[in-house]
Amino acid sequence: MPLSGKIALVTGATSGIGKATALALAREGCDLILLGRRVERLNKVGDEIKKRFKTNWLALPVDVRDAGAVKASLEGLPDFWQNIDILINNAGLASGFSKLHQGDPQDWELMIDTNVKGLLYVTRTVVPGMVKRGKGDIVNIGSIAGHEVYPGGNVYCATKHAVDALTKGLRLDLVDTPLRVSTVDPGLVETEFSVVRFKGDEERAKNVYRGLQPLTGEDIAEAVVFIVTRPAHVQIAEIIVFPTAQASATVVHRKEE
Ligand code: NDP
Ligand code: 8X3
Repeated sequence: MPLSGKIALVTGATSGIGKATALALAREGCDLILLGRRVERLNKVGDEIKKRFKTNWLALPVDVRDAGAVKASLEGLPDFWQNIDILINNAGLASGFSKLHQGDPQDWELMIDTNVKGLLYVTRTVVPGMVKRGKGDIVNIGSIAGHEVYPGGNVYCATKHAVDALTKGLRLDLVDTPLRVSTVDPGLVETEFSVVRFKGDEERAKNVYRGLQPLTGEDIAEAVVFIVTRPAHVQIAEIIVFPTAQASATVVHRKEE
């Protein structure tokens, strides 16, 4: 197996893209550190990994917004888990869909603290070890919202533009090392993303994917696997993935029922 014996850390491994990526990396032979807030879900994903792929896993119940907890939990990892080879910065969310001038600052803070500052805290803690060991892959999960802005997307799009800038910045800063830095930037993926954005309104969430076949977490996981299984001299900078019925952040084709 191409990733046999490698250790991968996936943030936001309790659901959606992160869960699918953790399972896909385990399938390729990785041992998994599963990070997220919902510990029962982490354990469930871990049990599935053990049962289906027989690799090792460790649950790390951490809120990425808590800089101290991120540092303490990662620095306190048992020896076996210290040498992280692959970091998937996936934890993130949208909260609300208001016009900017009508938006709730608590939503803004939640998105900025999770999508930008959380990604920074994890990266700052994990990457120095990779540099010391002279190997490591960092894959950020950005978004088409990091390339385009759509009505109501304002602050979420700003956080994903920031992720895009941080991906590019980290790649520049690591150019004199063997480390690789990549981003996978999806369009519409049906996960818990829209339920979270619309604060539990399942009907409104479902409507986002109405009349088209959206991507799945597994589709994005395969792009991540592609990136981390390239030969050492190949660095995939960016993969943008749309459903076939989507052509930009705002242009989608829906079959009306
Ligand atoms: P989900 O809501 O299904 O998953 C989000 C994951 O992030 C969960 O595992 C959640 O875990 C975790 N998470 C959220 N906040 C925190 C936090 N403070 N600390 C730790 N973990 C956290 O959505 P997706 O799988 O769709 O989203 C994953 C990433 O993909 C996000 O960065 C999102 O912006 C991006 N993306 C999604 C797209 C889509 O259409 N779905 C398209 C483009 C990008 P828990 O709640 O247990 O902490
Ligand atoms: C999630 C995709 O288009 O809802 O990043 O912003 S979109």
